[in-house]
Amino acid sequence: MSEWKTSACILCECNCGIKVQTGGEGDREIVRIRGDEDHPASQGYLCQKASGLNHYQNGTDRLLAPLRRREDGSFEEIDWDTAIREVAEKLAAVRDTHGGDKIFYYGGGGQGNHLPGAYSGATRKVLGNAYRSSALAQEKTGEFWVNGQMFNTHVRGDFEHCDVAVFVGKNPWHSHGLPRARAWLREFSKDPGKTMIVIDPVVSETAKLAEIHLQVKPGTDAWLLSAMVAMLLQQEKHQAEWLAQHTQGFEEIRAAFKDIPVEEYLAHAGVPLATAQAAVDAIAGAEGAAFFEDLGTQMNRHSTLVSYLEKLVWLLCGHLAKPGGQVSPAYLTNIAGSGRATRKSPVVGAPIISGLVPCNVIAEEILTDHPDRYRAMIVEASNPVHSLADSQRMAEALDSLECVVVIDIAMTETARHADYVLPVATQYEKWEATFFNFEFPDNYFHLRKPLFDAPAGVLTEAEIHARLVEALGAMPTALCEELTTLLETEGRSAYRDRFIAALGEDPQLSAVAPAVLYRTLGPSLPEGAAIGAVLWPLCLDLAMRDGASLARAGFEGNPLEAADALFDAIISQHSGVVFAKGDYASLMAQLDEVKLVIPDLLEEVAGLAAGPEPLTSEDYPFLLMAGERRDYSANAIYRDADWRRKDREGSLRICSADADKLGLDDGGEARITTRRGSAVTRVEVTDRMQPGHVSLPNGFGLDNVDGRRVGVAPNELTSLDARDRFAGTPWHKIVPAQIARA
Ligand SMILES: Nc1nc2c(c(=O)[nH]1)N[C@H]1C(S)=C(S)[C@@H](COP(=O)(O)OP(=O)(O)OC[C@H]3O[C@@H](n4cnc5c(=O)[nH]c(N)nc54)[C@H](O)[C@@H]3O)O[C@H]1N2
Ligand SMILES: Nc1nc2c(c(=O)[nH]1)N[C@H]1C(S)=C(S)[C@@H](COP(=O)(O)OP(=O)(O)OC[C@H]3O[C@@H](n4cnc5c(=O)[nH]c(N)nc54)[C@H](O)[C@@H]3O)O[C@H]1N2
Ligand code: SF4
Ligand SMILES: [Mo]
Repeated sequence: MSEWKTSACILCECNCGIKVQTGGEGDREIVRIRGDEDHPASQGYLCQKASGLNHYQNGTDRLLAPLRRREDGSFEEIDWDTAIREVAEKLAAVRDTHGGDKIFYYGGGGQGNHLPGAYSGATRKVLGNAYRSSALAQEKTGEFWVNGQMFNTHVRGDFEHCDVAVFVGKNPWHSHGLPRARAWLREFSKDPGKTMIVIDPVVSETAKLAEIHLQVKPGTDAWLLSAMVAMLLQQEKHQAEWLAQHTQGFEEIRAAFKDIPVEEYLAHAGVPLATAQAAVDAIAGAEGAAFFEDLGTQMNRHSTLVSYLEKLVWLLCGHLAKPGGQVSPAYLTNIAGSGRATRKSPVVGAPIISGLVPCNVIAEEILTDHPDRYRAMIVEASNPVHSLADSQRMAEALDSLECVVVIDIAMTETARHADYVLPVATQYEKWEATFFNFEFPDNYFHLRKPLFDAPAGVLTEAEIHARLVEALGAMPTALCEELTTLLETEGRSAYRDRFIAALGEDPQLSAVAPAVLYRTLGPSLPEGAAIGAVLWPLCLDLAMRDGASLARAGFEGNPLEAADALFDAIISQHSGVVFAKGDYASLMAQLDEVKLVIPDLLEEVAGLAAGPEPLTSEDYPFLLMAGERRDYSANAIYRDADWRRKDREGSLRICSADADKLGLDDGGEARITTRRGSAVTRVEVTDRMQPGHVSLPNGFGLDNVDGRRVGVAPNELTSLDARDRFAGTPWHKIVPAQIARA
C-alpha cells in the first residue's frame, strides 16, 4: 500500500478532506480512506458514503476511448485527433448555419468538479454559445433570484455560531451542506442553550433531533411561512429599529401580512398553533438564527415564494450580518451568479436567472419547429437524461439535435444519446476543485492533487477545450509563444503585464483566456498542476475586489503580490487553503440596504388567501417525493449499485396505515404510477411518512452497460410542466401518484 495521499470526497458540496492509501493491481485502487484532520472545514470528519469512493474511481461503465455514433445507432471507437477535429467541424457547422446561440451547453461540473466549467468557457465563447444551464437551474435559481433582489448577492446561514438553527425542507443528516453535519447536529441538539427547528412533512433523522418539528403537509410551506411572518408582525415581535436602519419597504410588508388569518393558514399547513408559536418565539428571541432551505421546498409548489418568505422571517428578526445569522461569504467564483433575470429563453420565453435556462424548459426549447430552437448540445460532467424531469422527453430532445457531444468519465444515460462521447480522467486522476466555498468568517479553497495517473485513452477537460479552441482556429499561437518565453525568461510578473496588455489590445482574447492560461502558465506550475492555471485570474480578481478579506487571511501587500501569494498557496497546499477571512462588522455596509419588497411575490402572497388547491385526485391519491437523500444515495456519481450496504434497491417509503389499506408488505413490491410513467419498486413501511405521502430515493435506476438496472429512475415518473411560475424549478417533491400491490 502507498503512503497516505491527500484529496477530498466528491459526493456532496462539503467536499470533506480525505487521506487515501492506494494499492491493488498496478496501484490503481483506493484501498483505505480516512478523514483529513488538516482540512480547514471538515477537520477529519467523513460520512459513510466516502468509504465507497473506489466504486467511483474503478466504477462500472468507464470509457477509455472517444466514441462516435454510427448510422445504426451503435458506437465505434475513434482516435482523439479524429474526435477533436470532427466535433469542432460539426459544431462550427451548426454555428455557421444557424448561429452559435443554437448550441446549448449543459453542466460544467458536479459535486466535486468545477474546473471543467471554467475551461469550457473558452470553447463556448469561440462557438458563440449564448444559452446554458446546469443542475442549479432545477434547485437553486429561485433562491438566487430572491437573494439578488433583496441583497444583491448570495447569503448563507452561519451555523457555526448560531443559537437557533432552522432547516426548511432540508435533511442535513443525509444531505450535509454544512461541515461535519452529523457531528454538528448531535452537538447542537444536545446543547440546552440552543434550539433546532425543522420544517418537514417527514420525521427525518434531522427532525428527530430537533426541539421543534413543524410537520407540514407536503406542498403547504407557503401557508406556514406566511403565517409565521404574520405572527411576527401581528405580535410586534419584529426588530423595528433594525429594520428602519437597514431595510427598505417595511410598511408594504406590514400591510401585506397584517390581515392574514394565522390560524386558518396554519390549519392549511397542518401545523398546530402552539408549535408554530414556539418556533416564532425561538427565532425572534435568538442571538443569531441561521436558516437553510433546500430541495424539500425548492422542488415544490411555491418554491420561489417560499424562498422569499423564509428570508422575511429572519429579516424581520434582524438575523443578518451578525454571528449566527445570515452572512455573505467571500468568493473566488460566485456560483450563485448575480441572481438577475435579464434575459428570456429563446423559445419558451422562460426567465434566465444567473445565466441559467430553467432545466424544465430545455426539452421544450428543442422539440419544436420554432426557428430559434437549439440545434446542438454539449453536455459536460452531468447526466440530464437521468437527472432532469421527464427522462423520456430529454432523451427524445437529444435524439432530435444535429449534434450532441457528451464529456464524461462513463457511458451514462445521457451519453447513450450522444453523437460523440469524449472520455475524461476521473477526479482522482487530475487536479480538481469546486467553488462550493461558503464558509464564514474563514473561507477555504481546496485544489486537489491527483491520486493516480490517468489511463491512456482519456484526456482532461482542460486539454479537450484547449484542443477544441485550437481546432476551431481560435488559439492565439504567436501570443502563447511570446507569453511562454516571457514566463521562462523574466518570470510571472512580466508574464502578467504582457497578458493584461494583450487583453487590452485584443478584446477577443478574454474569450479564450482559460485555454491560453492552460497552455502558457500551466506548464510552469509545479507537480504538473497545469489545470490550476485558470485559478490565477480568479485570485487576481479576488485581490482587486476584496483585498481586505484576503489580507486578513494572511495574503497581504499590493493586490498583485497578494494574488500571487494566494495562487502559489493554492497550488502547493494539498489540504486546502483559507483564502479569505470575513469580518462581521463590515458585512452590513457591504450588503447595503436590504430591499424587503418583491412585488410579484407579494402578489403571490395575496393569492394564498384562496387556500391550497388539492394536489391529489381520485386517480392519483398519493404525493410522491421523487428523489429523497438517504444513507446510500449520491446523485448519479456512483454508477455501481454494489457500493450500497443497505436499501440496495431504494425502497418506496410509505406509512403503515397506507400500506395496510393497499395490502403492501414491508419488503414486498408495489407498482407506482404517475401521469408520466410507471415502475415497480420494493416497499419499506415506516411511520416516518405521513399518510398520503410516499418517497423514492434520488440517484437510483441507472442503466449499466452490462444491462443491469437497480431501483427506480425517479425522473421516468416526473413531468416537465410541474414547475415554478418564476424560476421554472420542478415540483419533484409532490408528484401525484397511484400505488398498487405488484
Ligand atoms: N446522501 C446524499 N446526500 C446528498 C445528495 C445525495 O444524492 N445523497 N445530493 C446532494 C445535492 S445535489 C443536494 S441539492 C442536497 C439536497 O439535500 P436535501 O434538500 O436535504 O435533500 P432531500 O432529501 O431531497 O430533501 C430534503 C427534505 O425535504 C423534505 N420535504 C419533502 N417535501 C417537503 C415539503 O413539502 N415541505 C418541506 N418543508 N419539506 C419537504 C423531505 O422529507 C426531506 O427530508 O443533497 C446533497 N447531499
Ligand atoms: N427527481 C429528482 N431529480 C433530481 C433530484 C431530485 O431530488 N429528484 N435532484 C437533483 C439535484 S439537486 C441535482 S444537483 C442533480 C444532479 O444531477 P447531475 O447534475 O446530472 O449530476 P450527477 O448525477 O452528479 O452526475 C454527474 C455526472 O458527472 C460524471 N462525472 C464524474 N466525474 C467526472 C469528471 O471528472 N468529469 C466529467 N466530465 N464528468 C464526470 C458522472 O459520471 C455523472 O455522469 O440531480 C437532480 N435530479
Ligand atoms: S459529507 Fe459525506 S458525502 Fe459529503 S463530502 Fe463529506 S464525506 Fe463526502
Ligand atoms: Mo443538487
